[in-house]
Amino acid sequence: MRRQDVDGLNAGYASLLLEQYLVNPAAVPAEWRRLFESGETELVESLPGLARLLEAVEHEPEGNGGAVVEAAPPPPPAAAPDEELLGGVAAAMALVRAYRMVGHLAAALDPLGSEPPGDPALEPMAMIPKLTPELQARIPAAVLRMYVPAETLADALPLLQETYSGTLAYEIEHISDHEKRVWLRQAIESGRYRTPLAPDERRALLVRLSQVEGMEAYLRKSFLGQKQFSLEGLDAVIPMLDEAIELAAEDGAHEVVVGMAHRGRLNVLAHTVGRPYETILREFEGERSFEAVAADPEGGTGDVKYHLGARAQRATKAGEIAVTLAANPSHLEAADPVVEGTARAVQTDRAGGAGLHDPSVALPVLIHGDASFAGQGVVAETLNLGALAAYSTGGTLHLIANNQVGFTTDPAQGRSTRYSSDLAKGFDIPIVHVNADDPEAAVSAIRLAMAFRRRFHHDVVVDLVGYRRFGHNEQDEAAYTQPLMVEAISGHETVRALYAERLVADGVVAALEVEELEAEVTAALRSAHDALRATFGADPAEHEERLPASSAGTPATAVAVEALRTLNTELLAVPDGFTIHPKLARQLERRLDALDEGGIDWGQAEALAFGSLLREGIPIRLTGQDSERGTFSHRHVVLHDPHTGAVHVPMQHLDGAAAAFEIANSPLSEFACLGFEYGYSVAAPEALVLWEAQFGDFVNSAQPVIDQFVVSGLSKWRQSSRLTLLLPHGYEGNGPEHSSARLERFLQLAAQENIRICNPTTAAQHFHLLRRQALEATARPLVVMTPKGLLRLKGASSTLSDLADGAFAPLLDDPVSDHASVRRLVLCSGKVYYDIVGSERYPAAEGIAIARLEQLYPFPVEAAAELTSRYSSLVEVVWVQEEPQNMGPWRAIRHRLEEAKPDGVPLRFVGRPWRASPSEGYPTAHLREQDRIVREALAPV
Ligand SMILES: Cc1ncc(C[n+]2csc(CCOP(=O)(O)OP(=O)(O)O)c2C)c(N)n1
Ligand SMILES: [Mg+2]
Repeated sequence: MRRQDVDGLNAGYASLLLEQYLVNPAAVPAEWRRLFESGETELVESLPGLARLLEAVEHEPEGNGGAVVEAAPPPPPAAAPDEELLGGVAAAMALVRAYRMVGHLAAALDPLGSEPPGDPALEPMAMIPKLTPELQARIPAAVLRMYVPAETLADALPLLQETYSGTLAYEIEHISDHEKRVWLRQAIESGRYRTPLAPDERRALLVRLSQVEGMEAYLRKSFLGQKQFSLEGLDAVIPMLDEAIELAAEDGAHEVVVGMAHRGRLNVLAHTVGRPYETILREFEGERSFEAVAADPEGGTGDVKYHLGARAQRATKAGEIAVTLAANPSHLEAADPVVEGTARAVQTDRAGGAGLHDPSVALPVLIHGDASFAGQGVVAETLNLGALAAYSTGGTLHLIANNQVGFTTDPAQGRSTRYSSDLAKGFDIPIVHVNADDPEAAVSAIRLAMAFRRRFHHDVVVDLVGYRRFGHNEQDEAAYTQPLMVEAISGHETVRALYAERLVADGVVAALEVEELEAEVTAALRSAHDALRATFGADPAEHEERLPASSAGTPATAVAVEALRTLNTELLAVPDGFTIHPKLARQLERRLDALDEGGIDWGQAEALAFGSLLREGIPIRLTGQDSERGTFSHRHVVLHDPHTGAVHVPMQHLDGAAAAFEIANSPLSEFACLGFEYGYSVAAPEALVLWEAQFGDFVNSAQPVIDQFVVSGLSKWRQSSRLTLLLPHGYEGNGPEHSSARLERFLQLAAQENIRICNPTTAAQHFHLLRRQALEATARPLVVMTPKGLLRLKGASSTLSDLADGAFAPLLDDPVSDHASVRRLVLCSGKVYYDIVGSERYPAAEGIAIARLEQLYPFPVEAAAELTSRYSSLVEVVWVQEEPQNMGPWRAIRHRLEEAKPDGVPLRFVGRPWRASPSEGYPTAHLREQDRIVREALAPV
């Protein structure tokens, strides 16, 4: 029976049938019986009479102390039904719904025993009519669309209570997708994932909890006051991860990528990743003595032990699986998008086309703090990536390690919502809350979460509610700020002890065994520690953190003319029947002529660089805001048929291309999107991964990713990347925010050849630079100041032979023939060059040469010295920039220019004066400044 069949029915008839059914199911026609018994269809609700009854009950006001209001009287039925029973069914349905909606408010989630707030909607006696025990016993469970195994509401109620308001609780009803909601209700109410653990599993769980607690206790005792960010109170995190890894392996995953902050990280390193106790103990010893780390002035800085990443193979029932713990900075949650990008890279086969994404290959797991999850904006940005085609990782398992405090800040000061997890509701994510003192429930929460991921490839949150047994770290006194919590905890047994008591009571283990277990764990730690101590005094060379040298050779980046011709044609080809927008078609057709006539512009040079790399087997991934078309409408690598809306990406159909081309418009985020690409680039070292800012200015919304990962990852974690940032930069009168990609900041962060920073001024330079970045043996991030106006400027375009010959030049000399006549050497970088040479004063300017610095870091020391030495009659060297003196390259490269210029020749600055804001807001003021700069550069010498 379908909904439309029901809708038109007489309310009284339907109600009568329902009443008959309640008395004797066999008495009603089979299709009606099926309808009443249908668990999933929700058709029962659409019975007109019943719907009105339901409405009356559901509109019972909440939060008024459970006061009962008069319900609207039900419509008179055709025959006199059993009003009480009928009303009881409606009330029972409302009660079931209330359990699903707000059962969590009555759940026993806090191990410290705080009283849950409850909700009047969960009170049977507050229903209309009152659901007395007698009435409950008359209401058949079958009509209530539940999945708890019960005959009547009376049987079902305790099960509902246990299911929705026990040590586990759920928030699923906010999910907009009906199929997911119904699946979750079934999974939760049937108890499918709550199957009791077998005795040997329970024993194994106790062993695990003993190891967790044992390690924390051993470290605390042995290294008094050293920070370990103890996990105690949330010990169940480790068995939960065990379960997730087992299930991921069972689903065919090769890798689990875990991201987390400080809390419990040492325990995860030891027990989840399997880092030997010796290694962890060595780091504690290293902190205590000066012995372990040999200072190396050329080396990396390394990082504190609770930030270090690790990777290891781990055995599961389904075979071996790699477990990676991502390195992370102090910045809470900053690693979230990085982990997602890493997982995505692992999940993607980059052999060709658009790449083949298989989410079953890797499971991303993010462990969040309760304060961080609610407070850090990057969490929202990361969740927003979850279901996007270009970013999805097939569902992330989010685990909130909820100790109900953030450093010294209570939840009441830390968030505006009830739960730490509330943000996730806006992303259609199911939320499972679980009391951390019930490790079996915690494990079953993971089972449900993983089953949901497997079924829907969607994120899921498990909120593990526990406590923090000690201070924020081992140097903190929690009683100063959380005195009552500390008192409650001091009288509260540990997770392990409580579980051990439970197993002893159930006869699974003997009390003596529990003690033996504890002793075994401590003995294992002590023997690892003894073994480590025995190695002290040995050669410390293995601890040196020397950075890998950057490469000596420069790869060939020129591409043969014929190959470029073929590529160019292929890049303009579309399938039969596909139409390109006529205006765009004209633009693209110009690319055909450009090979012979010159005028290869930025977009074309970039496309040829990408295409040639794909042919050479280098996969490419490019994302950014509106990057498919290009913010300045210059790229157009994704074509849209104006008649059909069909999409075609010629780059993904190149003949003989042996690598994937992934391109996507990103969501409007910088922090998460750049973090994601950084993670991707680390895990895909063979690929050219590019992230483009809409305007370079917006890159500062991702500043933590730049500071904490891109520029310092190598030094801290020996983590290399060839991530390429395309940042539109240049003063074109668009005001303070659309002018500057804050080049000065990248230059300040550049040291030890950690990154490359370039500002190319021709299409061919861009071509060679991209190819060099992809082909260079040594991976380093590249920051490119990309143009806006130059994208189509004739003077900045190139010829076929520019691409077929040569290489990226870090410095471009003036093509003057008579160097000896030059008295002023103007050095500049980027677009201002064209302002100078395009000026009407330029042709008349005598004795002036204009050279361009195309690579700002590493500074081309030798090339610069060689260039200046060509000019024998210099009276001055002038550095010209459009940026204010406190911005742009000047302050970072001044010393290099001093070194490069001939002795005795003065160096002078021309540019905007010191400014608090990058540029003028008024177009005329901008033009005046540009003109002044050009005039000064070209002033008679
Ligand atoms: C972005 C950022 N801001 C501030 C801090 C300083 N800080 C370190 S831990 C912490 C509290 C974190 O609380 P929570 O997320 O609940 O994790 P817990 O320490 O309780 O496990 C703060 C504020 C930080 N590390 N990162
Ligand atoms: Mg916390």
